[in-house]
Amino acid sequence: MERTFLMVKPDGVQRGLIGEIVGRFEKKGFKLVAGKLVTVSKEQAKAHYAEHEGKPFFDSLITFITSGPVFAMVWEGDDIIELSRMVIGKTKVTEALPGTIRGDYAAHTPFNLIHGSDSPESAEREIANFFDESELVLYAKSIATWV
Ligand code: YYY
Ligand code: MG
Repeated sequence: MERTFLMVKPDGVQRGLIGEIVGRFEKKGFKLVAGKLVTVSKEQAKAHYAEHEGKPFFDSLITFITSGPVFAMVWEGDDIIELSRMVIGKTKVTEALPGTIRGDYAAHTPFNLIHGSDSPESAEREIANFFDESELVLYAKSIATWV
């Protein structure tokens, strides 16, 4: 069982797509472990996107991600990191296929609606950047054997 950090970005919150996005992961069969609406601080944003520091899009990315509330989440499932990134779609809108969240709803690359961790190491770091251990809810889903 694996965990990932998913975050509806400010554009997704403003466009009223939290429910649509959360619904896709629920229907896929993943388990929601934590979720909250938060305004990201500059420091938190820079820590979250540390791997991109120095790249040409870094400053505008930090401005964007701190421009309004995000919906931060922790989800759990087998191979969830790889699978959730398939549900999300490619980073560049011109490469994001229909049927993916970005392919269906994103029209410009920086405004691509959702973040998903890309490795177990990033997931652990990103979860810790947004959540206290005590905020993660441990429970069993009775439907688990059918998914
Ligand atoms: O993980 P993912 O969000 O798909 O892409 P990353 O390569 O980690 O980049 C983070 C974020 O930065 C991306 O969602 C949009 C933005 N970005 C950009 O505006 N221009 C690029 N050339 C690359 C990324
Ligand atoms: Mg990334």
